[in-house]
Amino acid sequence: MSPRDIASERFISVLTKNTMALILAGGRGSRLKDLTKWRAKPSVQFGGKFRIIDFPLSNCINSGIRRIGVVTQYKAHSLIQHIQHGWSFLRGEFNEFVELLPAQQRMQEEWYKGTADAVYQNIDILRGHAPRHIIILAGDHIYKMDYGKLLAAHVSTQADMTIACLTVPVAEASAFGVMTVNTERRIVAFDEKPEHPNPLPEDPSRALASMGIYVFSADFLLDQLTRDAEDNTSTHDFGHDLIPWLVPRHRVFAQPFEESCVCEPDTPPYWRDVGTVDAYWDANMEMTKVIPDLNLYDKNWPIWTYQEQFPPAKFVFDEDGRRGYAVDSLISGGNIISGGVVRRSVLFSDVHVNANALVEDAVILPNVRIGKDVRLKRVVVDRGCIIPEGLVAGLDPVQDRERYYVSENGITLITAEMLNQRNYH
Ligand code: ADQ
Ligand code: ADP
Repeated sequence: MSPRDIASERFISVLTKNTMALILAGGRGSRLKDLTKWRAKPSVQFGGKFRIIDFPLSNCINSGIRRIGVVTQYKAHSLIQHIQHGWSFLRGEFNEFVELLPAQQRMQEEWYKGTADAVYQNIDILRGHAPRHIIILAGDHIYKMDYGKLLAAHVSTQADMTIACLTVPVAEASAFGVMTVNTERRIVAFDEKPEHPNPLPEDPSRALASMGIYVFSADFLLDQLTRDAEDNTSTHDFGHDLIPWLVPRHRVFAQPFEESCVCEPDTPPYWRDVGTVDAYWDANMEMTKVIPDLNLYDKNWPIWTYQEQFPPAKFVFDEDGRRGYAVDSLISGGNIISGGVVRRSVLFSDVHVNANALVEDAVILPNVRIGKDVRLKRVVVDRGCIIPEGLVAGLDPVQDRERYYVSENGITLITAEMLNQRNYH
């Protein structure tokens, strides 16, 4: 390492130490249908072991940011439990913490309105921690990113705000904040969820989209939030109000995800918004590939979580001598596959698959019991379902629609409420 590299590593560690992260985890996530009926989207389970919020939280720790606030509002019970169980290992004595910031009517007698209001209502807490920079993160995306590199770019361009961005197909860009940049990457135009997104000049099939990840110089952010709070015409949202106001008046820069993502050589940068049942199923299925684009086994960038302790997964013959096995699948602790077959599936903890059952292309959340002779294909099964003997689902969308939710791409979502019984173990 050259002396210059050593200096820049030190530079980044000073930046991350003086940064506070705020993870916005209060959104409804209604396109995940019944999966977010009782839990917030950041709390939804992912990849056989994790919750979605574990990704931004682990990115913070791996980047050296150890002062983290999690802003909650909607259906926060399981999210709060998860953070308390899994993320209370930081030491307050070293000024390290993961702090829960539920809507508590601190500044106004109202719940959080937009995302900017969710930060504004915690402004006294932010002032108290006195960070030099604040990084705002969404709690509902799967990716690995070194926020230190984003902070370094923010400081070296002398920006007031820096937005992480990636290119997306123009046809999908209306779901994002879409920006235009000049040759120095300064943002010259920003449209939140435009009907007709501006394509990239060098590639008309793609547009530059905001990832909802923002770095601010702390004093600047606090001033701008106060100004926005006093503006009666604002809906107090970063994408709709604050960013369009800032872009023509202040130094707002874009930073491409490729430059700060933590990726394997020869694999494309990995970022997924698992916001719909189809996207959720797809992203979980990708993890069953022999070499997925997202490496969960990387010891240099571990993804931390909390999971209840269970005995090891077990595979046994049933009483009629049928072999229980799983292939191309993720199988967690506490699972028992007894004479059933599991293929291309993700099974979270404490799932039992009984004799002659066939489970294919399925995402099965924790505490599920799958009875004898059951057939499941292209399904997502919510926590605590008891699938009765002989039930068939995922093979006939017309029939499934009568009882379950069936997505656009034909994925069947089954919850304990739809089955009228729940496994409370
Ligand atoms: P969306 O994802 O549509 O667009 P939004 O629904 O505001 O934005 O959610 C952003 C984050 O804030 C999510 O993590 C959500 O859980 C949380 N959140 C939403 N409302 C909240 C509230 N009242 N209190 C606390 N947390 C809340 C945003 C940007 C786009 C960008 C995309 C990238 O507005 O410009 O392109 O993210 O996904
Ligand atoms: P997790 O997110 O850990 O899988 P659960 O699915 O068990 O959590 O529940 C999430 C939250 O919703 C908990 O507060 C739980 O008590 C509540 N909940 C789940 N199902 C129901 C239901 N059918 N009626 C009322 N509350 C429910």
